[in-house]
Formats: sequence, C-alpha cells, structure tokens
Amino acid sequence: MRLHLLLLLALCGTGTTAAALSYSLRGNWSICNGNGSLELPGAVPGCVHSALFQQGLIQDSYYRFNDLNYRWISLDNWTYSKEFKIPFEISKWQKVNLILEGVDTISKILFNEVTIGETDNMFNRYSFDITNVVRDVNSIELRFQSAVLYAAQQSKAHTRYPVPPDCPPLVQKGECHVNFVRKEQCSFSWDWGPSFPTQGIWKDVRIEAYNICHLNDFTFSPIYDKSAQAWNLEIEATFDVVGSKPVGGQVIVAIPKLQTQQMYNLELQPGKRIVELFLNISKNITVETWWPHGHGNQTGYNMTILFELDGGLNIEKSAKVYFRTVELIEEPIKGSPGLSFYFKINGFPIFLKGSNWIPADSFQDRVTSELLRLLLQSVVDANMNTLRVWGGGIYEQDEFYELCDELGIMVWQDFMFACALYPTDQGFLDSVRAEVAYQIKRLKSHPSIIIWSGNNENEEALMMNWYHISITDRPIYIRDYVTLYVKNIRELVLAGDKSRPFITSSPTNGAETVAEGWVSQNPNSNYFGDVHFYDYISDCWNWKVFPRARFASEYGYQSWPSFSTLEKVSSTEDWSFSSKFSLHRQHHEGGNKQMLYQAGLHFKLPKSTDPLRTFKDTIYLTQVMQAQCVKTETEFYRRSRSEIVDQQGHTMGALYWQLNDIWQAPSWASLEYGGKWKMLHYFAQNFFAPLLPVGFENENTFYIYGVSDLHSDYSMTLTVRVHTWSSLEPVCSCVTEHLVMKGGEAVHLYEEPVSELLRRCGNCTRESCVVSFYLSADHELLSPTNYHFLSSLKEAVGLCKAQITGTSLNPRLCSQTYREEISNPKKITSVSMAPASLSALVFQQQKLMLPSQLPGQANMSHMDLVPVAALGPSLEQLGGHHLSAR
Ligand code: BMA
Repeated sequence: MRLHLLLLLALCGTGTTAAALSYSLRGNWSICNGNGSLELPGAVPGCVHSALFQQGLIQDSYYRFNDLNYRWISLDNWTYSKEFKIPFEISKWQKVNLILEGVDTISKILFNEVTIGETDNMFNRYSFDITNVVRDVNSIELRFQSAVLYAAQQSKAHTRYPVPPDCPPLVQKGECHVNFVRKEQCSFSWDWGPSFPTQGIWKDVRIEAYNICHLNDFTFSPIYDKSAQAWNLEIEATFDVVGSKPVGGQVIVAIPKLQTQQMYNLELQPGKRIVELFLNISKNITVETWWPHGHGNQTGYNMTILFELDGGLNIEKSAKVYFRTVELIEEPIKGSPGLSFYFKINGFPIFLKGSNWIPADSFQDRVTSELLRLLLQSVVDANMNTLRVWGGGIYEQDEFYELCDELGIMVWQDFMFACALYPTDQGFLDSVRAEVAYQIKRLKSHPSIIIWSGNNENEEALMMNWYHISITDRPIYIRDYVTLYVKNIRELVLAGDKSRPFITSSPTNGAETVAEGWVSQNPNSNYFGDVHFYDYISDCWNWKVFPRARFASEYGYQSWPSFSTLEKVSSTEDWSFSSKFSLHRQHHEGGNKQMLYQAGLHFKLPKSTDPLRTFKDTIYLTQVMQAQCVKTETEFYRRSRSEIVDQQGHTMGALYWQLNDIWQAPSWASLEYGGKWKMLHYFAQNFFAPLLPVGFENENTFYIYGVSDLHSDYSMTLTVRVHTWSSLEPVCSCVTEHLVMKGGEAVHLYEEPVSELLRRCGNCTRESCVVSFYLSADHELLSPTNYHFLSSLKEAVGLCKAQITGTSLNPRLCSQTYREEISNPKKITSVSMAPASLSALVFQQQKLMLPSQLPGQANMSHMDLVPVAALGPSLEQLGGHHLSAR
C-alpha cells in the first residue's frame, strides 16, 4: 500500500481533467553553514553529515572517534537552498502547495524570499500554501537552527520547573535536553548509540498543483461485525475543495477478488472535507484473514477507489486491504491476582515472540530498501512474529510497515517519547498533536500494527522516581504526564483509530494503570501489563532470577559485534578489550565489565599470548554468553505461558532488547550494524521455534516442558539423550510413549532427579555429561534439538578441539573455505569437519549454532568451551527425514 507515495497525475479518458500535477524537488540542493564558510551540494532526501561525507569533506562519521570530532556539524546552523523552474504553466492552477514529508527539524522556510512557514517536528508532514508566491522560476530556502541549540533554548525558557533529565549520562557522550525537541530521541545519544543530531530534509519534497479539488489522503480500517458475522470496511478520504462551489460526483469502490463493488454519491462543500464510506462485504463470500508469521497466510486484497467528480475530474487510487481483528485481553486469571495481558488475533490467542526495533542508522538516507528487507527477513527467519518499534527512535518509513504486512510481523508501535519527562506548554502540545494525528493517518491501514503505546518507560521513570523529584513536586509531573499521553495522544488515537488497542506506556499495568489514575505505583508489576527486566549481576543460567510476568516486552544482555564489523571503523591500536576505542564505543556504564563477569560465571575467559587473538576470542565469548543468557530467559517466558506458579504466570510475550544496531558498537542487539547475525540470532531461530522442548532444573530435578505455538494438537514423542563430552555416541537414550502436544500450550512432559539420570547413564557426572532432547513423530524431527548443561562449561570434562571448515551462501565468498572468519555468514550452508568429539558435532549438526565468527583453529583456547546448541539425532536415526513442524 503506497497511498502517500502514489503520485498524482491522473488523466483519465476523454473529457477528463487533470486532477493534480506534482513536481518533485528531490535531488541536488545547495547547502551552506552558518557563517557561509562552507558551501557544498547535497542530496534531498539527506542530511548535512551525508553531504559532507559525499563531498569528501569528512570521513565516515562512524569511524573511530568521529562522533566527537564531528560534533561541530550539529552545532552549526545550516541552510538548504535550491533554484528551480516549474515545468508546467503554473498560472493554470488554482492552488499550489509545497509538501515536505519530513524536515529534520527546526527550520524557517522561504519561498522566493518570502517566509512561508516554520518547522519544529521531524515526525510531522508539512504542507504550505504557495499559490500566491510561486512563479515559473523559483527559489526555496530552508534555514535550519541546530536542534541541539534549540533544545537548550527551549529548556532555558521553561523557567517554572525543570523537565528532567537535563543531559544523558556522561558515558553516552551525548547532547542535552532532547526532550524539548520533537526529533529522534536517540539522535542525541543512547546507551547503544552515538550522538548525531542530524540536520536536513530527510524525506520527499514536492510541489503539488490542483484545480477544483484534491484528494489529500485516504485511509481504511476493516471492521468485523460479530453479530452479522461479516466484514465491513471503513474508508475515509480527505479533500481540499478549492473553489467557492460545492463539488459533486460519485465514488466507486471495488475489491474484485471479494466480488465487491459499491457506488456512492457525494457532494463536497468548499474547504477541507472528509468523506466517510462504509463498504459491506457480503457474508457469503469467504474473506481470508491476515495472520502473523507462523500462524497462517498474509492474504491481502487489491482495492480500487475511483472518484468521478464534477468537471470531468477523475481520481483513482488503489491499495491492498488486509482483514484481521486484534484484541488485547485483560481479564482475571484463576489462582493469580491481577489481570492477563495478551493478544488475540482473529480471535486466536497468540504468544508474541520477537524483539525491539531501533533506527537502522543515525543517517536515515543510508537506510535502503535492501537493508530493511534484509533485517525484516531476518526477523521471520528467526521464527519471530513481533517487533516493537521503540519510542526513542522514529516512526519508520512506509516501506517498513509494508514489509511487516507482507511478512506477517506484528508491530507494537510506540509514540516517539522515551526515558524522559516532557514539557506540555501549548507550542509543544500543538506540535505533538499534529505529529500524532498525521502518524495515525499514515499508519492505521497497516494490519501489522496491533497496538499503539504512548511512550517508552516514562510512567516508570515518573513513578520509580528516576530523576529524584521531591514528593511534593510529583503532582506537577503527573499532571503533565496525563496531559500529554492521556488527554492529547490517547484522545487523538481514540478519535482517529478505533481498530486497535492503546496503552499509555511500556512497561505499564494496562487496565490497572488506568484504574490508578494513569500512573501505577509499580508500572513493572508481574500481575498486570508488560514488564521490562534487566539484571547483569545475577547468574543468567538461573531461570529463577527472571520475572514470571504476563508479558516481557524488554529484556536482554550486551555483546560485542564481530571483529569484521568493528574492523571497518577502527585501526590496529583499537583492537583490544581495554583500548580507548573499546571504552569509547561502550555507552552503557560498566557494560564491558558486566559482559566479562557474566561470561566468566560459566566460561573460561580467553587469555592467548597473542593480544589480537584474545580480543577476537573475547568478542566471540561475549556473543556466546549473550546468546545463552537470552535463550535461558526466553525459554523461561515461553514455558510460563500456561502455568500459574506462586500466583504468577500466564506469560504471553517475549520481546528481547534489541533486534538491530545503529552503529558498530557493543549493544543488546542480535543483528549487527548492516544485518550480520550475531550468535544470539542463530539461537533465536531455535528458541522461538513453533514447537520447542525446554529443559531446566529445579531443586536438582531435571524437567522438560513442551511449548507449542501451533493451532492444533499433535501426537509425538520426546527423546532424551545423555552424552559424554568426549564421544559422539550417546551414553543413553530414552523415548517417551506417544504424547499429545496441545496447540497453544506449554506443558510438563518429563522429569527426573539429576542423580538418577546420571546413575542410569553409566559413569556420568555433572561435569562429564550433557543432556539433549527433541520432539519427533514418525521419523520426522518436529523441534530443534535442545540441550541442558549439567555444569558450567568451564568445569566440563572431556571436551576436545574441533577441526572446522565451512562455506557461506554469501555470493562473494561462495564456496570459499571457512577459515578465520566469514565476513557475512548470515546464511551458512554447510560445515564440514573432522568430528573428533562431541563439541565438534555441535557445529556439524546444528548449523544455526555457528558463531558469527569462529576463532582460528590454532590456539583455540576457548574453542572447547563453546556451548552445545544441539546434539541432534542423525538423519539416519530419523529415517532420513528432517522436516519442520509446519
Ligand atoms: C531500556 C530501553 C532502552 C535501553 C535499554 C537497555 O531502557 O527502553 O532505553 O537502550 O533498556 O538499557
């Protein structure tokens, strides 16, 4: 659906009139800095940083310490200008508008030297009437003010009380008062990202000319009428009627595949007009619904709308329509105080599996269609069905949501406010209102978006008093909070889009937050709504540290990106864990130490005599640690979906922090900058599998739960095997009787005291043996082969060195032997080795387990400490089949 990109030249048949003409101002502009000492060409859409780089005036902004070196760029006030001739006769048009789809951020706009308007919000779309100033030959100028300086001014002018936080923590090396400017909040720095507060025209610019009337936009929402058991479509079209006379005509809406066509008469009065149409789809026609990935197809239907208006004016639009319902279920749960918090899609409860999305680059002009597709394909490839578009970034480009519709990725859409309190003076509110109304219109027709959420962590910031506000002042901030998210944003959502739920914040207690007056005493409660959970101190192999919450919308652990990614932005002297560079790129206080601490709990830390080897091995080990930690935590949430334990449970969502990276630095991401898979992403493919056996210990008893996201029950068996680390043959193996895995449930399948398991299996000790298990039926493997460690790997006995070579699907590297490292092993097709031991077998049988970089084969001090991802059955054992559950 490209409603807002489809332009607008509609000349239909004889006797028709041109609806509108559009002239793009994309391409080459001229850019100059505040004092005129720098003048250069620059592309639109684009930004000053990109222009300077393209002209060779600066290096790559991501290289080494350039985020600090190039701070001056964002502190200057730049001007974008262009002269152009309009290639049609302008005098023939009654109305001419300048449309700016995205301006970043604070600017004054002059058209033929006349000020026509100002911008203060990068998330808004601006339209200025230039009918009286436009000529055949024109000049346009956008005079920007540094967003950093503007934010400081705004904060200073807010004299009545402070609006914290003033500045980000020093370790982030960022700019201050970002909460005073409607701009990508993380562009002033974040705990995983640099400070690049860009300036520029970041989206399309064009001139639109029209007569009689103009269709500004149109949206639609499919609504299911339960009592009539039929689908309807609510369509809304916004017009600008230019002349002083009403415009009459008719509109024909057609969805051929659903044998639906309806005609309506309309009469548009002068001025801005909204037309609402209601399309009934006969209940005798089968409508295929849109399903999230893993639950069904993403069927969509082509729809055309033809407005035939007075004066032979024909306007035709087309779009893809998807039908689905979404409900957020908050109801009492037996045996647990509080309320459930889960989503039903098309009436079916769905466990949300996925991650959190952040902007894919500080410079949006570098985010190509290919990159978006690569990242989003990686989401479904890892068996995820949901992304949360986090509130510190941007409302993503249309293509992002189109891809999510197409791939079946549900989107939890935050409004762009994060980790701060915000002002509510009228100017700020007006700007936010325009932004929110526009974004709802732009995005509401996407089936992928299943919820709107007011902000990221601001209810928690307020109620847990992150900014040390005195108790007597708190009411002021609560009032501001309610004004912004409830009285403005929520009101706009309710007025503009009734087709999906709205919550005020994440984490929040949902209905309980509402009941407590829109702010809860503990917004992170396990009994209501969603939680965010971070703990870098406790041992992540111990599932008991994780909250048995209704829905975990953020949790995670950091790791370093692979050496091949870092190498591009660093030099030799940077390549150690304690280098100035390694400290500089770490924006989370204590992050590098936390990673080593957590890894050291279960792995031997690398200590080669070769410092480069140690650096690479350490990077690698942080990825192993991160993958294993997030696996343990996610499996805990998945196995908690059907249970109430100690009055807590019924977990119905696991979205780890974070999917992607904005630059090459340590972070919580599973995809590196550019899209390369970290170890965690390979793990996610397994721990998010639709059918999964999950193993864990409680009080020295080993348990296996079976988790199913499928819609039906299946009969299968569970195989449990015990291996010694030093041999390829399992020391014992048992297969259960046929059991029925209930669809959409997590159930207890197996338990055995560890001592008995070890006794049963020869001479096993916790240190010498490891357990693996999988689900299968009729010689088909139905789940990934999962595993359970009986001791820390640093204590494991009998591990041998692996001899590993591999090939990559990467066309440039195709068929090359895998030696030190594959630069983009997103898909590794095959791995061969001399499997001298079980630790080698791990890699051979479980391709997904391949690390994003393998240590060289010599001096692989920690190679024998690689965790075993799967000790799966061989194909022969399965009768030659290797099929997935669906
Ligand atoms: C939460 C997120 C982000 C942050 C992450 C890791 O606070 O909402 O703000 O990057 O944790 O610290």
